[in-house]
Amino acid sequence: SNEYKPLSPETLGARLGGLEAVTRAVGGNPEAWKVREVGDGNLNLVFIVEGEAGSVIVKQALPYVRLVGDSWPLPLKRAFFEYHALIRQEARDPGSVPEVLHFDETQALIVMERLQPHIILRQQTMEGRKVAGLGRTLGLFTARTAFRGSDLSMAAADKKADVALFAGNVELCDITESLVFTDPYYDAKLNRHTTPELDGLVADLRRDEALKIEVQHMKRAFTSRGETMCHGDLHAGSIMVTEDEARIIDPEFAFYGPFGFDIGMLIGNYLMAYHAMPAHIADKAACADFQEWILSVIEETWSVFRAEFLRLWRTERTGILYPKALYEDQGHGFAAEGAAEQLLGEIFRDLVGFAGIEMHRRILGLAHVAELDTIADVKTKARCESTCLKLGQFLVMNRNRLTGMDAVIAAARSAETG
Ligand code: SR1
Ligand code: MG
Repeated sequence: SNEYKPLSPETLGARLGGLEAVTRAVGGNPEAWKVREVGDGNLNLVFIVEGEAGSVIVKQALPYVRLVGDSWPLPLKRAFFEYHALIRQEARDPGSVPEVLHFDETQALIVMERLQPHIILRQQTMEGRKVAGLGRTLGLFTARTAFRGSDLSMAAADKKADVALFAGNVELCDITESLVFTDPYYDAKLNRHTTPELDGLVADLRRDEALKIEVQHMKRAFTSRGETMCHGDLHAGSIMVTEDEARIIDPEFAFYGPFGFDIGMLIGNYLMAYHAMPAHIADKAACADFQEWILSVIEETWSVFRAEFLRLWRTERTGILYPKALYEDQGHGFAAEGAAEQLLGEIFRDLVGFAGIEMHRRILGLAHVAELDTIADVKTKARCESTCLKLGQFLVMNRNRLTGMDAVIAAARSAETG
């Protein structure tokens, strides 16, 4: 029957064996396929399927949160949103995401290109290995998906239909609304900070009225400013890399939200990696060099975002916003440039706020990051985490005052390091 059933390595061949796109990629004899479940994320099943012709990834949603178990149901339709996000991202930034080979809505599964020999970005950086071109790839991806998924570019009817489509991703948005924007700032049940040394600082943060107000302002932007289709969960586990390539995966949290959301989450993750690095690279000089590289990636991601967004503004502004007709009599090619700069300023202020909040939730909330969680020495861990918490607070509170990414980088440098 076609009733939904979670796959296992034993049943996967029977489910996918007859599909042309799959057999073309893997080989025609499912009996000969080697299937491994490799999912290490918080939500889904992920299989690698290898055959004589090649290999693919099969990702299947479970009807609950894998990290927590069946006490937390989660709808299968997230695979539908992931599929629709992947095809839009591919159209908006070709080559940035894995190719989709097959989608089965009832089984909540996507068969996609296996990225090989890619590993997740977090694993690469924790081993002290750089990725050439990382800032450029991520800057282009975040700018292109932001611009081309918005009213700056899309036909108004298409944008509205898309906003309506992704408005159905209620439960995954609810995860972000709770786990990112709410729980870390009070004593919520699902919170866990694993370092008791942080108790005092955590209590201070949760008493900080001004901080909580600012975070709720950012949450309001998340829930109500449907400017573009965001990836929705752009952290270092949603990026797969080699020494010189990066691809973006896992957009099941996709939603219409603020222009600065994805790049903000990403920069929060870069900053946590920066501060965790001394715990992962013993040699001081090598560590300092790697930390400088992370800061250069932050700078490049934003400068490429800015440049690409401006290029698209000049060359692809076909949507209903800031229409060229309004500026034609101004007699220069870059009409409405001032508006673009103002918008980029707003995106920057938002991204700084989202970055700070992401740093808080990855230490205080349910879902942590391995860069910090795997630090065995408790004192070192507490020092890194408290540095990130304070930097996050500084970013949220000063996002409207910081003059540019240089000021964010200066704040990261001057924060106490592990
Ligand atoms: C219950 S899901 C926890 C987190 O995992 C995902 O990757 C998202 O980041 C979410 O917030
Ligand atoms: Mg994910």
